[in-house]
Amino acid sequence: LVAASSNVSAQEKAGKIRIAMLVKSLGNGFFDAARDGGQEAAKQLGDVELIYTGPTSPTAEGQIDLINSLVAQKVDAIVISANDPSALIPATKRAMERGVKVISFDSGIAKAGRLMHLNPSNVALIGEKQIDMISKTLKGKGGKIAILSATAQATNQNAWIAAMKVTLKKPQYSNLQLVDTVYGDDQSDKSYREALSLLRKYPDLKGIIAPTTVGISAAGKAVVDQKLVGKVFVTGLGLPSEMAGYVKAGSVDSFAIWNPIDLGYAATYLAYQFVKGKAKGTAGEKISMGRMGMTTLDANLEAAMGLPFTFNKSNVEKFAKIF
Ligand code: RAM
Repeated sequence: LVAASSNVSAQEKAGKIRIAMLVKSLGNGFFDAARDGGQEAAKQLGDVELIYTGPTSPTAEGQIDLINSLVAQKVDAIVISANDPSALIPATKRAMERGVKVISFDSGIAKAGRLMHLNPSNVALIGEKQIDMISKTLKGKGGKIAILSATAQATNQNAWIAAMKVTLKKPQYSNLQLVDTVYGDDQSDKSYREALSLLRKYPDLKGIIAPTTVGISAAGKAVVDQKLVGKVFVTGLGLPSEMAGYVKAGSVDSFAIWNPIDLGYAATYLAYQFVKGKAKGTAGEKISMGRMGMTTLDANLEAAMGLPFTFNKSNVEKFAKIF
């Protein structure tokens, strides 16, 4: 575990609103970018200190320990990308009883354990997008596909996988056959090994969809290393900075993502609104995300930031410089 740390003295902290961004795990480029966005929001708001923290591996247990330690440090708000929809609830409820404003972003906590959840985009759309990308890459000819996900408990990946399965029932995708779903736990080495086993287990596999930035880059590498470029295609959700090489090598034709900097910025900005009493967390409420505009809470107290963006060889290099 890596404890939340801050080099700011108590005096410097006085008067500052302390917002902790607690991510699934440290060492993930997606969350590094979200942290940069959180820092941007803190700077813009002026009276915010951002504490960035997360466990070394993406487990609910690691996050519970960190929630308890952040409550003991009396932070004002915690913005969490959750490793489990329900396991964190007792800890976050306790935090909220003590006055800490808890919201989730990216990967949600169930309604009982947070004031709101910020989805990067519409869940159904994210599912459809990934099926559509592999279908187009395979030129509508279909074939066997597999999913390489993050952890088996991740709220966001599980929601996207469920949405992909709904999409696969549409007649235009009936020639795509989902043969397996495996979990690389958002660890590069495990994701790489899981990708290799898929390639071995299904010699006629045509596509791997990885709805995780860690998984997609591991799968992109596995296909190149196995000299399967042109035979197996990888798609899913990736960071242009991590995927440009695989697009160039040909193991990835297209992939999608939203801007993780914007997501971290928006989540931090939203947490600030709760600390300031400007947001309450009621269905239908409109809350400011600063430069990202307003968002509206639905009946499940969820909101969405924007639309995913698609990358391919025409634009990946340009965005690789940003995130
Ligand atoms: C990984 C994480 C994160 C997810 C992205 C797409 O970095 O699992 O939660 O949103 O992939």
